[in-house]
Amino acid sequence: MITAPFKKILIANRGEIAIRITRACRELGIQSVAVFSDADRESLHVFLADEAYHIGPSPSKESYLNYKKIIEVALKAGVDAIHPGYGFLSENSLFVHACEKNGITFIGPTPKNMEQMGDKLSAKDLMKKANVPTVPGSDGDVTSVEDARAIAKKIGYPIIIKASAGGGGKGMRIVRVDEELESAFRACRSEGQNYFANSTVYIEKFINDPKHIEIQVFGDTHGNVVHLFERECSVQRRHQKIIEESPSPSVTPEIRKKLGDAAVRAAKSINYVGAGTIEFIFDNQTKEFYFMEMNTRLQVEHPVTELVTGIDLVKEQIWVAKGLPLSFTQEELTQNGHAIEVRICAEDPVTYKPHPGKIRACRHPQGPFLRVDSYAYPGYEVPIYYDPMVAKVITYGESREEAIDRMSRALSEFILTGIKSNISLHKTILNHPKFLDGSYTTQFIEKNFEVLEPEIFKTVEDPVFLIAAAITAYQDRKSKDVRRYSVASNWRRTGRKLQLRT
Ligand code: MV4
Repeated sequence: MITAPFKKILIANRGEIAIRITRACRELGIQSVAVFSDADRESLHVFLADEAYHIGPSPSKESYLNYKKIIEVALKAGVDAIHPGYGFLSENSLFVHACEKNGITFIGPTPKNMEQMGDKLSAKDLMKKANVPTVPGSDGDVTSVEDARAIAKKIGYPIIIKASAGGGGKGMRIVRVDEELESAFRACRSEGQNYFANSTVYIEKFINDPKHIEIQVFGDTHGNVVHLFERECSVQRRHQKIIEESPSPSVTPEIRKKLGDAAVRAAKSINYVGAGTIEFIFDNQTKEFYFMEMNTRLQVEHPVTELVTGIDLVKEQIWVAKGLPLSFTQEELTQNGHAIEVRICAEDPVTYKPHPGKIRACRHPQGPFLRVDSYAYPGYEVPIYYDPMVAKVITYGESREEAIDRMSRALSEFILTGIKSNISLHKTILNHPKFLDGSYTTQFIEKNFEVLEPEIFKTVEDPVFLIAAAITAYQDRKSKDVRRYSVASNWRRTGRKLQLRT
């Protein structure tokens, strides 16, 4: 048994990622400490850790984001290090400083790395200097409508206005014609001020209908930086990823090399330490890619990279945090086979609205080349306070087709009742021609699965209607290539019966 890098680690998170990190600790002979809020007293991560401490009321602000309380528990439990997981405090530089001040190792990047990449405009400037492709646009921030208009005229519509303190789609406005410019500019600035206390905005040429391709990077404290290939995350809705895969069906070996080299240059330019992800948008027509943002944390979708590289990214985070060099060189890393991940969420499959509640039956899929990272169990009450994702199903195949077949088989086995979930949505997506041929883009869900006039669902009490309507609408769209539709037109209610219009 390798000497454990730490004696005890506190996991400042919940749900499936807390369990995932607990498992890495156990395999390394490290004691694990869980923290939980009122709503999470019966949550699975509490039972699987070696110790568990209550940190406060259910709302995130009073528990998982309360870093003073978390440090207090860490000192009480006598931990050597804290792993933040993703979300919550994982990119909070103040938390890192608080850990360091209390002699606790933070398992992640430096506060400087976080601050450099948290400001999207400064990140973009750093990328330009590192010779990483960026989207043409304003040279720095834009402070007046007149300047915005001049830049838009120069680069040509459509453009996108972005709040520098934004990210993940927040504080963004696409502008297609000059008449929309002023209101969009003002909206972006006020959103930046209201949500992020920073009204700085910048402008870019809008790359229409892009793919979302991201590169996993890893740096250590000895100056080594590598990439662990790409993930495609274009199946997303309102910037929430739904399905991720590696390799991307649109990335050729030549593009992969260019993406990987650019991502390593990006991470090296800021002396990046730990696991990180460089997000690019990829124009599938021109095959050009452009830096979007860097996530200075481990991501939800890290398992697809683990399966195609054979690297345990969480163990690597722990070793690097201990000051050890990376366990591998770039030359030793290979991308083999194909992996796909689907996010199972407690949400209505048609309206996408979160739908927590008590899980009645829960039987996870099993079988060859399958991984399930989940905190669902029969009788568990999915809380309303946090992200509705309850499980991730990841499959591996020698080919993309095999990985897809395995995923379809896995989803057909997944039993999850008592709450609504998006399992049926995933089955439909995996069967969709544009997913199967790999040509899907970030507009895939909106163009093929978004249902118009969601308010009509307020009046419908029969759940069968919702699913049947969505499937009919999808079939209708598929057959007539209808771009937008209203499901109301396909159904009429005659008394108690629902009848499909003929
Ligand atoms: C863009 C873009 C096209 N052109 N920037 C989305 C959030 C963050 N990752 C940056 N994003 C984008 N930036 C330029 N110059 C397309 C996206 C984008 C997107 C935009 C609108 C709606 C959904 C989207 C999904 C992924 C990426």
